[in-house]
Amino acid sequence: MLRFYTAGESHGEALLAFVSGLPAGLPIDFKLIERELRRRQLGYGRGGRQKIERDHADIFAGVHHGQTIGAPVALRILNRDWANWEKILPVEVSDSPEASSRKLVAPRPGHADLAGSQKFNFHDARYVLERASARETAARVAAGAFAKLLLKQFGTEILSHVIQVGHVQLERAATWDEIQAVCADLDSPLRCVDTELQKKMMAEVDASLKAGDTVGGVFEIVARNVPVGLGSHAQWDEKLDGKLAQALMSVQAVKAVEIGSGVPAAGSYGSEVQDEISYDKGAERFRRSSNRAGGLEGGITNGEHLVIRGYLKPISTLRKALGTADMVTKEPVQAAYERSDWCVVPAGGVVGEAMVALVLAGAFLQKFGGDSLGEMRRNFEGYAQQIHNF
Ligand code: EPS
Repeated sequence: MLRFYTAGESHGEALLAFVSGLPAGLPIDFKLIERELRRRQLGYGRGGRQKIERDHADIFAGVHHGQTIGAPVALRILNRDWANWEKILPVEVSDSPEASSRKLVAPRPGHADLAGSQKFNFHDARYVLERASARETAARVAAGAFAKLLLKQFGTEILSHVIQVGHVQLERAATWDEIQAVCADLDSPLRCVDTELQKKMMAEVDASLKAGDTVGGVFEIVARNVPVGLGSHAQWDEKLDGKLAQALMSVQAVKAVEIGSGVPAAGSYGSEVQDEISYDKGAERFRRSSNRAGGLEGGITNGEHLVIRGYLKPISTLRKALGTADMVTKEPVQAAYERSDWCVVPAGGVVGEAMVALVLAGAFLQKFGGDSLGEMRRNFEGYAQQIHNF
């Protein structure tokens, strides 16, 4: 079973990630981990923090001589900003005036500030917002890079692109080659495959910055070379679409998830929605005439590209603050402002890729098992033969 979890506060000393259940003998491409972390930091509409941080994952356990050893992997990403926060958020008890200088009592509507403070019984949202912050996603991306490395061994690749920012939407499907090209270009401001449309998206980002506002959007994740048969129809919690939805919904600011053409399907007839099946004798495989199912039928992968979208609401930290109630005085006040981003859609896609990779790697391990990569590969190849002979 593949398990992972993270620890760390946005302005704490470091973010940590633990990944357990990877097979032994998986070669680790350290550059790929760095690249994934870099990709998450990019994008038009990000705040000052990304100029401070240069995310790098130090590996403390589970990898030796460049490969996994079947032991839990432990990772650490240092927060450079900790130097500015050490006195504000000390680990030990402190009577320094700085230690109480960044209390937050005016909860931001839409943030975890108020519900989290009530739940944990703090009259200061600082501790809540520190952990609720999307800074935590750096640790997920580092963990997800290990999952991507495992999937790559079996030819499965995961990419993402931006299909909507604010009111500007890509109206057509993008090809795998287009998505690959835009992902290869780290200078692409919003990772949109249509450069003209991207300019309009950038104008949306500019307008939101000017107005002291924020802007949301939609990222689409595509996985290719996903084998038939991951997940199961047999039990509610074995359905892979459900697991993917949960993984993506857990990403900060994601408020909806769509698989394939799930949203328009609800307003269409059955004949317009299902993907017709044929058998390609040359390629000796079944095919679908279209992929409105997004590669999943009955909670099982069907061998088509996996297509899943994350809908990000605009983030809740607004320079032009909304009204709120002070947590102590209960009086009406303006919500607090913390340095933040104003558009995170491309970064959301990178985090989404990591979450999809972790779910798919888990499904691979469940289906093909194996304590070592070699054992897993034998199981995979035997199954691939079964599918081929079907
Ligand atoms: C960050 C995500 C956002 C950033 C944060 C870094 O976090 P939040 O979800 O809290 O808005 O704004 O930066 C800061 C907290 C800061 O001090 O600038 C990320 O993804 O790295």
